[in-house]
Amino acid sequence: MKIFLINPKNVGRGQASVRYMASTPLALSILASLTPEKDSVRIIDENKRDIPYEEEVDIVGITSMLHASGRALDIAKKFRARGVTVVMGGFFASLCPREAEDYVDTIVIGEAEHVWGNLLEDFRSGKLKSRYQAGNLIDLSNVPFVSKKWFENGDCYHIETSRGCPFHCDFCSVTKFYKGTLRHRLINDVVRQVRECSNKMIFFVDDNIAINKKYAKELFKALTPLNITWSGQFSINAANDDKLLKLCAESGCKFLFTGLETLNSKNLENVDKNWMDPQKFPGLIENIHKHGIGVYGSFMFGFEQDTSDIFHQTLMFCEENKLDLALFSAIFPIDGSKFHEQLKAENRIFEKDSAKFNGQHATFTTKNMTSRELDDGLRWIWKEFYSKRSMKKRIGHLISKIKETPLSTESNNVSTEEFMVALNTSFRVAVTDF
Ligand code: B12
Ligand code: SF4
Repeated sequence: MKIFLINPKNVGRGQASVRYMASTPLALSILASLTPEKDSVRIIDENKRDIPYEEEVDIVGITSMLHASGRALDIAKKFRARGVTVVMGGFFASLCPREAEDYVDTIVIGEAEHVWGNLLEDFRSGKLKSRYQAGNLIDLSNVPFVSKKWFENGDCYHIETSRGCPFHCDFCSVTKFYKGTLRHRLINDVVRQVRECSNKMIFFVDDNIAINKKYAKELFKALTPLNITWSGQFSINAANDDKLLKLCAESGCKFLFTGLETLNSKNLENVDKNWMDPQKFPGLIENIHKHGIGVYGSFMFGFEQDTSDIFHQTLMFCEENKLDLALFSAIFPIDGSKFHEQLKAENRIFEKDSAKFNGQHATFTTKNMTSRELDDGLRWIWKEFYSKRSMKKRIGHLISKIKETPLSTESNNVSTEEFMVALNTSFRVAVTDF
């Protein structure tokens, strides 16, 4: 049996327009690893190559986030028009099943590990069901080992050490998907997976790699002898732990992505994220820098308290605190989040095009600024932050030491400085089109 596993093309601007950030989703490598060896599998990331619609194939699996759903459903339509069976899974199919199922033969709701094998067997015997609902969340020792052949050359390799997040920020769909749970993989399993990929850059896809500090410290100690270069995501609160940061740096971490979201604590309170205190951000950022790790901060705009001067204030903050990288988004209602329920009840969501739900557009009526101000402010801050002027202010001390070279994901030996300069340079090129 011949199977295609497809990641639909990203549409629009944002971090995914930077090559380093546009690696093929881990879900597809996992599905390929779960597929019996007797079947032939091809992973096709539409960001990197065209989809070969004309080739013979028996079944197509598509993954999709909400903003890529329009594209994902178009791909499904084309295959089905040729009589090919289409399966859809991932966050969009799981959180919006009714919107997906009219366009595909079957959907998978939830995790694939205990479902994919049965689904393929049902297909083989002509008994495919229209919906596969994963049962209880899996024990992460059942996550398959992914051979290097299922990662794309030129990608930063994605590996997970945990799934889920115990927090419940109103705007986030992770809580609904994982029901507020948090599970970790066995450190030995992570080490085995990392060894397979250790000559490449690694991105740990966990929502928060340091949520369990005891586990994180053990993990970092286990990674240190492997001599890798990695980046990951964590919550800024963990940056008050020097021991953790020291072990993190020693294990090869070059930068950490962290959702700072907003500098206004009332905004954080409104979205149930007030376990972070913006007053403490400068000290925590400084602490991460002290350990030689770069900080990639993520900010959102359009919160209830935001007025149009928020963009300028945020830029000043980023420059004063020498943020190495930043992601700027308009807060948007994702299906499955409390924020979505609230805005829907208030009849404030005006955007109908799912492609606009990628954090780069105004999608609902904001309270204290217009949609135009939000769109313009967002474009302005992207361009300003990645301007030569701002780069000089934020990372000028690094640029003088290094020549700007394109980032290669083929190396596992890149310094934080080189990494930050190369990524700023890539973003600067990308934002010229914003
Ligand atoms: C890593 C990550 C990224 C990475 C890599 C993205 C990528 N293309 O792989 C980066 C940093 C680039 C990124 C960017 C963005 N991301 Co992101 N990201 C994640 C994160 C943290 C982990 C994803 C992951 O790899 N998980 C591990 C894998 C194994 O799990 P999985 O994908 O869910 O797959 C399992 C099942 O869902 C299922 N499955 C999945 N696909 C399929 C397909 C089939 C056929 C089947 C049968 C099963 C199946 O089986 C898998 C194994 O069990 C998630 C949050 C989360 N906890 O999931 C957010 C998340 C997916 N991202 C999100 C968003 C919004 C974005 C951005 C728009 C953010 C922004 N403002 O720019 C951009 C969009 C970029 C783009 N256009 O691709 C949202 C999506 C919301 C939604 N409902 O659609 C999430 C859920 C975060 C959130 N807080 O809500 N992201
Ligand atoms: S935004 Fe981050 S901390 Fe909040 S629930 Fe989502 S993953 Fe967890």
